[in-house]
Parts: sequence; C-alpha cells; structure tokens
Amino acid sequence: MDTIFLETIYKKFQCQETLMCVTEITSGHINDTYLIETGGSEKYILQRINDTVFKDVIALQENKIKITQIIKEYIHKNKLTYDTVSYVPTIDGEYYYKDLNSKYWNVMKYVKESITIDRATDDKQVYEAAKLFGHFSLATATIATTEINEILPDFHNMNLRYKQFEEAMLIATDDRKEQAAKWITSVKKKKEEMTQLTNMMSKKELPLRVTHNDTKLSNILFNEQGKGKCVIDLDTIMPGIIHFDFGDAVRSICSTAVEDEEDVNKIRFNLKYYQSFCKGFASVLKTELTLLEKQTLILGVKTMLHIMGLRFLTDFLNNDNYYKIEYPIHNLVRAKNQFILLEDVEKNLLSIQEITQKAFEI
Ligand code: GN1
Ligand code: MG
Repeated sequence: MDTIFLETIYKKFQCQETLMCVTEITSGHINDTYLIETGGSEKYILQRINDTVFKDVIALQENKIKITQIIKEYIHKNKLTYDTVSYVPTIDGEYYYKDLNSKYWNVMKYVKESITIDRATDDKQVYEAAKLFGHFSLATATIATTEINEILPDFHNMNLRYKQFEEAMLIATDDRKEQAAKWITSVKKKKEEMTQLTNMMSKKELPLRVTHNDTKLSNILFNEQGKGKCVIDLDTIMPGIIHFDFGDAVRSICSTAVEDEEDVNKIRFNLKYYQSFCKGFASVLKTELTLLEKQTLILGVKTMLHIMGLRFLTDFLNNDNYYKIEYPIHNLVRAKNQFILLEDVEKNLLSIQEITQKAFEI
C-alpha cells in the first residue's frame, strides 16, 4: 500500500513521532499489518482490519481494550514481568479509525525488544509459550464470559466448519476436488470423532472460559533471551473452551515444521516439546482446570489440528476467498500439513497420553 496514504492514516492516531519508514508484516492471513518506524524512540503497528471477516469492528475493539486492561491489572497484581498490547486512540479518542473507503484501522505500540518465532527451536521457548498462554487464561478468568463480545460466532464449532466444507464441495471445480481427493475422503470419515468436543460444549459439559482462539507460536512475543513476554493478536478473543487454546498452541508449537511446510517428511509431532508445553501449561493451570477438561485435552489437540486442516481445505475448494495465499495450492499445502501432523499425533497417542497424565496429574 502507498506510504503517503498509510501516513495519512497514521496521523489520525495520537502518535507524536514523525513517520520515517513503513514495512509490511506479511505473516498474518487476514488483516493487513505494517510496522511504522519513527524519528523518536517509539515504533507502532498499524493494521487495517479485514471487515469481510470482522463485521463488527466496534465490538472487536471493545473486546481488545477490555482484555488489555484486565491483563495489565493481572500482571501488576501478580508482580509478573510480562507485557501487554497497548492500543493508541485516534485524535477523536476512538480505538479505531474509519477511512474514506469505510475501511477500519487500529494502531498499537510496538513492544520494545521483542521477537516472534515461527517454529520452536528449543524446549525453553515451548515452556515459556505454555506458561504465557496459561497466564492469559488465568488473567481472563477474572471476568465473566458474558462481558466479551462473540466476534465470530461458532468460530471453532466443527458443525459449522463441516457445513462450510459441504457447501464448498458443491461449487468446487473438478480439478480442485481431484487434487484434494485423498483429504476429502479422510475428513468425511473423521466427522464423528472430530465433532465430539463441539457436542460436549453444546451440552455444557465443559466450562466456558474467555479464550484467545488463535494461540499459535507466532502470536507470542519473546524477549531476546527467549523469555515469553506478551500475547498478541487479540482479534479472536471470545467465550470458548480451554481445548481451543491448548490444542491450537500445541498444533503449532509442537510441530517440527512451519504451518505451510510442503515437504511432508519434515512434519512430525515433537514429543519432547509436547512434554515441555504440558509442564508449562500445567504449572499455571493445574488447579484451575476440571478433571474432565484435563481428560479431554488430547481431543483438543486432535480437534484443533483437524479444524485448521478442514478450514484450509474448504478455502482451497472455495478458490481461496478467505486466507491470503502466496501461490495457487498454498491452502491445500496448509491443509495437508495439518492432516499429516494429526496422523503423527495418532501414531504417538500412547506416549502423548502418558505425558499428559503425568503433567496434569490425572
Ligand atoms: C488466521 O490472520 P491470522 O494469521 O492471525 C485465522 C486463525 C488460524 C490462522 C492459521 C480470524 O489467523 O483462525 O488459526 O490464520 N484467523 C481467523 O494460521 O480466521
Ligand atoms: Mg489471528
């Protein structure tokens, strides 16, 4: 996007420093994100919110402000060294700006001395990530789920995702269906097992919590010494079940490959990382989680791997109208990656059970 235009948007926010340089950050699949470097000591993140996905931006911003406030208080009260995202208001005092094309923008302060990681490279990072997501859950347990807007209703509801898959099958080209044939057959077979958590949630068998719903590794900021610093990307915070956050984090953190690795031989479930993740998560949440929650955590891992694969596959069948892609079969590669990782989880189920039971004292 044009720098002059981005500068005009930047100036609508209460940022004092002169804009010097704009760089696009391309890792997200949904919003358009830019790093703003300035003449002063602060840097900013300017983001155009995808309003096809996020239809109620005002409710979205309301959630983000509420959650950052709660996290700030939790960190202070518990004397933790973590940080939180901090949003910058516009000149008019709002936390979003609507441009002349009716597109919505928001600005965050860049968290100083922080780095992101796409693929875990040591146990310590994994343990740190787990603790941080654990604290996110404890911090947000201090407010009622009814205080949080349901930004994307049924986001992790498997019935909705199967419905969207079935609709995509009706309009998909023969060519795309042929390329994805193996995985189409496989998701059809797994429907019953993969819908179990959704059913338990509808029957209110699992406690509703405030969940982040996008707990991938790249949504954590680390400091340069590898210590977890801050949870970012607060877009999808909604009422949910702990499995969404545990499962989503494990699927991304315990993989030996990035989410769009094409070489299936490189995609494995790292048991050592899983052990570190469980240890870190349990160190914060062991007494908070119910027995049934703990007993079904592994189903959470399988479900989140499956739902991500299913959503990528559906988008491929829909001619890629949801996620940003960099090449024609990108979504199919992503889907296959998640399904292969799920197969490896299934192969290692006994060890995974043992690790989980030990860490959570089930
Ligand atoms: C999307 O935009 P990004 O990368 O934060 C998606 C998540 C998926 C993720 C997969 C609103 O998140 O659900 O887990 O891609 N967010 C939305 O990497 O659909
Ligand atoms: Mg996200």
